[in-house]
Amino acid sequence: PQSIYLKDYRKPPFLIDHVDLRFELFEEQTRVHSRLQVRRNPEADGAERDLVLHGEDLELETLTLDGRPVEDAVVDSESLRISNVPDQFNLDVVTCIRPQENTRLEGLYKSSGMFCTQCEAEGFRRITYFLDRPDVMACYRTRIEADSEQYPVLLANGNPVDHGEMEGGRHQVTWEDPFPKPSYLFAMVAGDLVEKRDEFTTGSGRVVDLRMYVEPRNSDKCEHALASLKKAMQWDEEVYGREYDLDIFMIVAVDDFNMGAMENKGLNIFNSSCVLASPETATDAAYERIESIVAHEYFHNWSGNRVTCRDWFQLSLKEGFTVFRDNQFSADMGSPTVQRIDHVNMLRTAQFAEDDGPMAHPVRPESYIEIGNFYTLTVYEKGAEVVRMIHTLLGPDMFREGSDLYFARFDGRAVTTDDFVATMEEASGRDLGQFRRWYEQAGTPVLHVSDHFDAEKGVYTLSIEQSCPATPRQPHKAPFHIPLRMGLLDSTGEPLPLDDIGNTEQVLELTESRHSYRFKDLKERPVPSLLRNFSAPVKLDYAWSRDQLMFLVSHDPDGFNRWDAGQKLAIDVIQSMLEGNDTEVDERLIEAYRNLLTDTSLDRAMVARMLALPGTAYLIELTRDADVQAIHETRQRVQTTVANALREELLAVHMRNQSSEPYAFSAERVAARSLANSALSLLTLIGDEAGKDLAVEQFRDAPNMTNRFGALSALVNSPFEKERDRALEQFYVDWQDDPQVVEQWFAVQSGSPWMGGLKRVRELLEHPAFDWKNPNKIRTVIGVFAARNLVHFHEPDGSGYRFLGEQIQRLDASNPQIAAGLAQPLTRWRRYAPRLRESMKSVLEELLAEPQLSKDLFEVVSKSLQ
Ligand code: HT7
Ligand code: ZN
Repeated sequence: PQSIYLKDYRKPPFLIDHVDLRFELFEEQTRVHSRLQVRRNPEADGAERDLVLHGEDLELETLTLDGRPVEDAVVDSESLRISNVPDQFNLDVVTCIRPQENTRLEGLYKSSGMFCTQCEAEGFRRITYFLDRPDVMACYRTRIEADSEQYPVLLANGNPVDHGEMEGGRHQVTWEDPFPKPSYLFAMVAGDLVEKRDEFTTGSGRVVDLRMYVEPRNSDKCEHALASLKKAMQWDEEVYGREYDLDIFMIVAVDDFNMGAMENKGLNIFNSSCVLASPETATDAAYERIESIVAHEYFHNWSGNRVTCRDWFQLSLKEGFTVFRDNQFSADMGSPTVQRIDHVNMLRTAQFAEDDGPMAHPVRPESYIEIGNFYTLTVYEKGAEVVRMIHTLLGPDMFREGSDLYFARFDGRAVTTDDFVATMEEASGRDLGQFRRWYEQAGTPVLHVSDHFDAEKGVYTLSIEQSCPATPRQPHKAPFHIPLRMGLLDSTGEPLPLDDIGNTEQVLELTESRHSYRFKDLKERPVPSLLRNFSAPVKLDYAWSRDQLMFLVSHDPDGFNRWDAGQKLAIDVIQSMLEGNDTEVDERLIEAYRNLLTDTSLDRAMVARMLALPGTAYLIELTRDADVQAIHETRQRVQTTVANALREELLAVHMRNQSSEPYAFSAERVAARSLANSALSLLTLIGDEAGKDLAVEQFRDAPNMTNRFGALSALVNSPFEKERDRALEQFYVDWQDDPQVVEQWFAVQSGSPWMGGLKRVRELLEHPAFDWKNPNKIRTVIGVFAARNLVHFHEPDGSGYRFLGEQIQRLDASNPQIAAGLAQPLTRWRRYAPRLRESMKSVLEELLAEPQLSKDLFEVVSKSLQ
């Protein structure tokens, strides 16, 4: 397979202004009639005579140009070439496709009896021949014809303009989307779905019809998504001045979907697990996820759809910006600190790992083989951090001026990350020249910080040196422009003034390899509070003492840093036990947790976060030659020691946080449930009998899924095998007809180190509810096992790796995107202890030797072996 390079970008030789589509949906096949209004691009770089359209897995039936059949078209497995076309013409193409056989879930496919599409990134070429690239923007008219009884609901982008009965019990609905869009935003749906309606009145007084379409059995699971949508619409008007533009906004839930959701213009399609919720079936975590994904897809209407990407190297233009926007939204809907903690926790565990591995790439990649492999944490999450840093450097007002200018200037156009940054520069007058390196250079920068206090002169000096490790094809890095938010505290915890005006917080702008900052008139050595609110996606290397960390846990005015100090303290304790420097758990850690559990004035959501030790995956990322079993066991020892010492306090916390009120998705109730469940899981983990009784009771009487699943999870991760097996059995009996709940049931087992590892996971693959065609089932059994059940996945005999290799190989033929995604954990092989890494490497080598490897899997496997 060939690499595609950013440097080779050329403007499209032809443009398509209008697309008229007609879908004849049948059970065996679908006929797609397409009429394209094509013209030569006056701005194209060369004078290409031939029109070359993308197309894959299509049967071409007829092809006419301005009404005359084209006889000499050349068709291969990826394209259709018509030579010597005029400057302007209509092209009529009829193709036949087989959505029923489409297991890749790209293009048009069938899921639970309904037709639906997924065109990003390059799925439209599996529907009809087209210039399937994001800088070709056209207006679409879509007519869908299907059996009236089987498919009463027929949807496409835009507004409905016509409908009618047809012969043979068929009907048609025609949709027109007035906004030019790239083909990746095309969507259509046909099915027997129920419709839930709501409405939203925009700031300018237009009433927008909100509609959600789901299978009849899910009709009581739409309320939360619709409420989230309305909040997102309101928020985008208030914070970004962005109004919705069509008369209708539709959401459809489908069970088989490769990712979480898709922002098709006016017709968002969601993975059922990311949109359906009721208190009885979804946990608080699912409610939170749904709120943020619904908002994310809605925000794309401006950041992605109205202003789109010139090419796929610019993916972060829409994804990084939209993740930043949805993070801001979630922060405004709940606790900003808790939202930031959860986000950074994920970023540091998973994106830092990506940045440190063989697939490391810049936020704006320079090359790819298969673009599907670049929907990465780097493009999304680090991309969002880069936008956040621009926000920090410019301040909220300038940033808003920049975004207004960006939307106004580029509305209806396909642009680049550089256009985005240049607009921010223009609006603010700031020079972001050096800042652009965040888009160009891969790898996570490290800040080495040292300090010195001159007691006689009262001067405190902070010295900061930045570096960034080599990454594939980028051996040397130039310094980044890094905003470092910081403050200093005196020994009573009071923030110290940092300048003559008396500011107690500053954003230091690091631009050189080395900086040193002097703070004067200090009476004593201060405690530094660095990288507040995680102001840049960097690693901070400073020799904190445990006393300093204890001090920051209770005194840092920055909530994020209070949590982070607790994490650092726990990491230090675990690492020195691992290295044999400490044999017992430091009492100070236990005391810190005791304070958290007994101080009832603290924010409960924060306490729940602070009670959680750093995850095993994060500890692995911090370790060279990681011995997974040793890390897991040491972490477990610390956890059980703390829980045993604080048993009474945990019982009290669990009791204090019960409520008899009906379920409400409010910040306060979510926090109480989360804290009660954290306490419960620590109690069952240590085999506490009272904890077990509480868990059994909570499981039995739970009025909502958060409590029920919290109890199930506590029993699953405990030595109480009898109670665990009973609860698992009961849970399945109760919820076997609900795929989203069954997915949670799969995940709690495959991710549990207590459940016997591979043997159990193999049993789950044989379970009647498992479905090889459903990505959610694959992810919750195989993906969760490899990503979360780390002791068993990294079994020293290599069985976990071989198991994963087998499943990837099996899936590659049916769904290469999912297969390539599953291979991710293996790509980190260099991080592990020698025996583990050799086994991982040999599984990758075996995969590479497979003769029929997809492009997707080939890219991941071959790059990770380089
Ligand atoms: N923009 C959407 C990306 C997406 C996708 C990409 C590849 C294959 C399948 C896909 N489904 C959705 C989702 C988003 O970021 O909003
Ligand atoms: Zn997105």
